[in-house]
Amino acid sequence: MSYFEEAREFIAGGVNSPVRAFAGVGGEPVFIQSANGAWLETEDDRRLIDYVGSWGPMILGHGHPAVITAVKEAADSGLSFGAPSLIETRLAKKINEMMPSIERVRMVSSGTEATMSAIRLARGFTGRDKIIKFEGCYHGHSDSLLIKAGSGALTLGMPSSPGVPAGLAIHTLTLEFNDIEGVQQAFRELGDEIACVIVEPIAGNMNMVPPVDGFLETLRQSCTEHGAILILDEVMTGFRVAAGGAQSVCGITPDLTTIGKVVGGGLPAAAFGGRADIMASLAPDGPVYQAGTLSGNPLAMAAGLATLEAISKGGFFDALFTITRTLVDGLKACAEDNDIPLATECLGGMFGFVFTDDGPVRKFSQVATADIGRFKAFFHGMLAEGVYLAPSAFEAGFVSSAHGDEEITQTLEAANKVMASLRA
Ligand code: KE4
Repeated sequence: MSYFEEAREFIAGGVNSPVRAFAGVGGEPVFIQSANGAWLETEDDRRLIDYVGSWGPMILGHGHPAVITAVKEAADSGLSFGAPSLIETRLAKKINEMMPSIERVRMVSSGTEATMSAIRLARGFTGRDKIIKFEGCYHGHSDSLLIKAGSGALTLGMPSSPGVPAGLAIHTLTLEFNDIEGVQQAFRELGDEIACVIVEPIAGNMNMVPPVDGFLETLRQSCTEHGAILILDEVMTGFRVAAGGAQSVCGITPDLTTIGKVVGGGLPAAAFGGRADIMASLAPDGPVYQAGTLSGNPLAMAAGLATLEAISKGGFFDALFTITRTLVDGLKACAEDNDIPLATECLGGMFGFVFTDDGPVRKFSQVATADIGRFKAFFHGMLAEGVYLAPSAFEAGFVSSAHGDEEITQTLEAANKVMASLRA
């Protein structure tokens, strides 16, 4: 019996999060025994170079001494109090220092909680029900956000999962990412009914797709003009593409931001926050209810604070982006040498690649119509060569500060070998 078959006897689908099941690439998932730096050790005694990094949190690599020490010291003082502790204030201050638009923050335990709570807060603050999201962006699995585009451009949403009430789905409008005219039309027709817009400022759940010039600016201007809240979902991009997140790179000031992944340093922590006047509507000061037993957990705070302190040191992101660019430029060169069309993107410690000759990729439809079969073959070829990529053509990849010349060289040698086997 395989590890996966045994897991499936006790865990739904054999995994505790669907993307881990390798459904996007076929085959059985790799079971990880341990990890250190840029490397994973598997239960079947393989060493793999890790470009998933737990889907983003492990920006310092696995087992970074400062993070491990901080967590061990916190654990020695107790695991959870359900009462305020100074480490929560210290992390809140650090978040505000790195992302000044977050004037007040509320810690939660997952990105889903962060976006779900931010949506409720925007609805409570504005007294409006409708929200706008974008096809291809993922914001966790709360009901209002598991919605696909309606039949027409402006028809309200339909559930993208059973169990989401149609009566709730109709309040979510799903538009096309980077469609400036679509946003302007939606606000012309529904502007004063929109509570908020939620968007990944650089999309990382349809591979990696940056905003076109004017897209985020149009969202900002439209929200301001119509009294809607602009929520930047930086659960993935926050502290990943730059110390100040995508908002610092794109020059957009949101009303609310959601963060996760890196902010927990590998432990369960996420947050939402922003304008003090909006956050004042949140219980206990205001009427919008939100709560969590383990919110602000001292160990997760310690891991997050140690991580943010390390990545906010001068030069960290310059060095990280150099590693990421070397990797991506190398992948591009391998593809060109083997006459394989490949579109790539990268910023900070985040990258994406799509097997398509229709680059640069700026729309979900370009990813959806890319050569997924070639991605699957590339994924498994690289895995066989000891390189662990995200097991889905719709995910972004992540580099850590623990990735160095050895890892990049081995990765590119593997890529050249695998691409040669994939030649058109
Ligand atoms: P979590 O609830 O998984 O902590 O965060 C949800 C979420 C919210 N917003 C963005 C932009 C996200 O990328 C995510 C979660 N990302 C996925 C990977 N693309 C997590 C991996 C998984 O689902 O297992």
